[in-house]
Amino acid sequence: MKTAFITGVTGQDGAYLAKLLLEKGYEVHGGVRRISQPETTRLDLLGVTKDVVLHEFDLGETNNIFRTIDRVKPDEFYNLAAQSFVGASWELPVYTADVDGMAVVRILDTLRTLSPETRFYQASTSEMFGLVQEVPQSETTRLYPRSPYGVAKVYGHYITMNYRESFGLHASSGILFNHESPLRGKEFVTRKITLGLAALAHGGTDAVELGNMDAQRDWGFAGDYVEGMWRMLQQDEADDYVLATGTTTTIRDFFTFAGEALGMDLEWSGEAENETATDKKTGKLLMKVNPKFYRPAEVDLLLGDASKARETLGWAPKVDIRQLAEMMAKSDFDALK
Ligand code: NAP
Ligand code: G4F
Repeated sequence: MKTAFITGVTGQDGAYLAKLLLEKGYEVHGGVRRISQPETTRLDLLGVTKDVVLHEFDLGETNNIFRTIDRVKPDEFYNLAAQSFVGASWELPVYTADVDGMAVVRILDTLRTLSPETRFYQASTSEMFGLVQEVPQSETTRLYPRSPYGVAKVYGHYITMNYRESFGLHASSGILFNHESPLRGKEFVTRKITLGLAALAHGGTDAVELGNMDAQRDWGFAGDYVEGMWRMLQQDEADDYVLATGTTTTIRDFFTFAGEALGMDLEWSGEAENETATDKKTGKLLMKVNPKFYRPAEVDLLLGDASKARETLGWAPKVDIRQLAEMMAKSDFDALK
């Protein structure tokens, strides 16, 4: 039986990955940071909480990382924990640099010392492409991060490559484009939209307030992406891979798809700060722009080229953008019943 350790096991990806690895017969360990109210909602929703061995774990604490790796000595180590909300990273730039950047070398250096045979996965991100230097973006596209989060993740990405090249660690980076699910955090735009629309569909009256409606994202389903993470660690040689769908969608179109999944007929009007969406059937205001959600610097367009993952890992996403919007909208609608 293989053993895996997942940092961020209580997060969206951590929960889906824990379930996948348990189904594959792994002994799954996960890191949980100390908070006042222990929180395993996502693991509970997937029905796997009791099957995961939970360890008190914080990315900021070097000796805690050292002791945890010493105790578990996993065959595979997935580093998914992070301050993952881009919007918060301008308010928390130092913390984000520590947790999303420095913590990666804390883990790698501990593995090098205590468990060099462990295979390592780093959760890199399309946010590193930022002000994109080519379209679509692949493993060779020049990085140009646009947020403190993106800058911190660039450090994590390069230090993973560096430990692979310096010490021969089996260390891979997955450059994952946005991936969502009914377990997505409520502050991310897709979930904010599906939760808001579900409440409106149940008779609520609060329009969803959003920022930049023109940004485009290459959105996939988190369940598909954790399969790609696992495949990376099954390769003889460690490497870096983009996981993406190859389709990009505006925030506006995602909103439309989610609204349509709930039986709404959307009408858009106005521009920029005056843009609104109403339901033609009911006349209800569904969306208005609130500039407080604009970011100091924006990533306008993400579109990934996952050919390398397709050819080497045999990986391909199964859920398209309309299916994703429908899955999330209906899940939130049902949960609010
Ligand atoms: P998420 O839902 O926000 O989960 C983040 C996890 O990290 C949570 O379990 C959180 O614990 C944990 N965490 C945060 N700070 C920590 C700390 N100091 N010590 C230990 N654990 C800590 O994120 P996700 O969407 O699953 O993303 C997983 C990883 O992939 C992240 O590294 C993210 O940056 C990266 N990524 C995500 C996407 C995406 O579209 N989802 C795309 C590319 C890359 P709590 O439960 O206590 O908050
Ligand atoms: O949903 P978002 O907050 O995701 P973002 O910034 O793309 O980051 C996510 O994907 C990254 C991969 O590229 C991950 F690394 C990262 O951890 C995270 O999972 O925002 C998406 C877009 C942005 O352009 C934002 O400006 O939606 C726009 N947006 C418009 N109104 C909004 C809102 N975003 C949020 N969160 N809230 C709004 O009201």
